[in-house]
Amino acid sequence: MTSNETLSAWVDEVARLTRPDSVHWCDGSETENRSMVNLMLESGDLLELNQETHPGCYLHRSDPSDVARVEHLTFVCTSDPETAGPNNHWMDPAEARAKMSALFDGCMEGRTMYVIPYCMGPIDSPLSRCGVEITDSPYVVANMRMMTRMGAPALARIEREGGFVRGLHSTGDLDPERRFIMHFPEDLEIQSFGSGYGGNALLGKKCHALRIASYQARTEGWLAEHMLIVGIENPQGEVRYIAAAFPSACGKTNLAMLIPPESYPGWKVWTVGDDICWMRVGEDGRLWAINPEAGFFGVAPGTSKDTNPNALAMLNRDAIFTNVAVTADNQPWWEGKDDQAPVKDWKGQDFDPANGPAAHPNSRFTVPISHCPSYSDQAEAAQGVPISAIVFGGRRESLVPLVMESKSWRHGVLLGASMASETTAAATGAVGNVRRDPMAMKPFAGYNFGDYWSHWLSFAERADKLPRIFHVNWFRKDADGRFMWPGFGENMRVIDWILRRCEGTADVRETAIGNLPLPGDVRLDGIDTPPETLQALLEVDQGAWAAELEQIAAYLQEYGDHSPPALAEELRNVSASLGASQ
Ligand code: GTP
Ligand code: SPV
Ligand code: MN
Repeated sequence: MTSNETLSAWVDEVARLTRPDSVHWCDGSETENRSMVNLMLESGDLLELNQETHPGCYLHRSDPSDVARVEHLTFVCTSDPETAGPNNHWMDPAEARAKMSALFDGCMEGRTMYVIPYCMGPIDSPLSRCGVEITDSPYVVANMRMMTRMGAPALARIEREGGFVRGLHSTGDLDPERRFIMHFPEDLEIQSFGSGYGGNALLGKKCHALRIASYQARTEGWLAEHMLIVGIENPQGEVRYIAAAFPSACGKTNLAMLIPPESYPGWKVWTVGDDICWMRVGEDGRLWAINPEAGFFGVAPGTSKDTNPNALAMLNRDAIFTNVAVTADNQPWWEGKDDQAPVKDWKGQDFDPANGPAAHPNSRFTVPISHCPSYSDQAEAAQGVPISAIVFGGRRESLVPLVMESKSWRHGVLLGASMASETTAAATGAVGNVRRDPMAMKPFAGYNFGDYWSHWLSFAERADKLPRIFHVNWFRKDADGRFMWPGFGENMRVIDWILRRCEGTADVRETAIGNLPLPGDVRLDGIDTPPETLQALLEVDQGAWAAELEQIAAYLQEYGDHSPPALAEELRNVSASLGASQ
């Protein structure tokens, strides 16, 4: 089925191991997609939603034990454990392969094996990379078709270029005891068994485009990041692009398609990507970025016509919903959507608030990015888009200001490396615990964070027109537990300040931890946020920061010899400056 001998030999080898009844090479066509959907409707893997209100929309209810990424079962298998670093779970590659071969042995008996060639990034971009995912899941095929450039054009590129990332996936028996997501970055290979959930099963996404790609990016001199890419157009028609890294379920999709508030007439926002960003230094010394993905796998809860009207507008046709609730007339529903009432919860049971939320907190929608009303006409540009600002951000109910700017690239890398955020439902485990999540990459860096920070620092020598680096926090809470900042579309006010800093038309208040806006420079016209609240959001609590800096120092030290001395030095400067200002 292909002229690429390595690929056909690998497919044969996998088929001998997994013993499917038949092998299907995916071409990505409409007909093929239709037959996947029909198969899943027959098996019950998909349920038809209300086709009048939501044409082409389906619901998938996953196994209740399989609803999120499983970080404790995700491994980076390198020959030397130090390459993976303390930020990853490590397993010896030979041991991991033996374990996985035993699981894959005969696992596709009675099933069809699908071969999915895909391209991450615009099909003709030199920045794009291809992969092939082998899976026994039609749900994976249907999702990969939206999330990547999948099928014939990708296979043609693989045949032209030769190289591809190998991904082998089987849903297996969904036994959490027999679930593993293994990465072999030295061999550009992924093996995933026992889960059908997004980040565990759609291997182009986190497994390839972040874990494997970040490893490749380090050796090849580029960056693979957990970032949205958005273009902001001012009333003069000039567009500036921002890349922003927030941890899972911390606001990337929302920022990527924000609608500017009425106080910003003539401003427009253009969506390039909402989750992953590959960046490279251009000949002009700027960083240029592409979105390797072609679709959104977005968080449903909280999405409404008030918070994210662009998302809602694209969710009424040709979307797959996973683990949402349904209304009496079979429309998809989730907490925060609207005032309709759910009748069936995400498990398909009659909704009873005593059993928890109707939609799973990590319920998701899959939809092609081209359906987004704010889809950028530069999203397919082969060279990518030039980045003016990099924004880091976390979910912190206290301490961390609404926005600050780094003093230099090196200080910006420190801001990224010392990020922390409350855990969310995007991964299994406790929710709401603050943990270090450098550059929002804790679950996704395919190698040692110490080396990753050095790689980030090295860009100071690689490029002379680097973007400015900022840190934001939309999630501060008051004493009553309410969000202090209105967020969502109103985040435009912070973006406005960031862009004015990039242009050199706004001043700053220099503090030890970073440069903050002057009072009055974050516009509050048109919202009822009092100036005192903004002031509180921009305060620097010296004592609490001194404690935070100590924790950051201890965290950086966990990476031992791999932790770049330049970061420790930068941190000492911040501490000294904080001490001097006390
Ligand atoms: P992943 O897809 O997991 O990587 O998540 P993401 O970073 O794209 O997060 P997303 O934009 O989907 O937002 C996650 C949750 O945070 C949703 O419930 C949003 O409604 C909520 N959220 C997003 N932006 C804001 C904001 O500015 N303020 C507040 N309070 N909540 C927000
Ligand atoms: C995330 O968890 O950051 C997501 C969803 O974007 S997943 O595809 O599962 O990684
Ligand atoms: Mn994500």
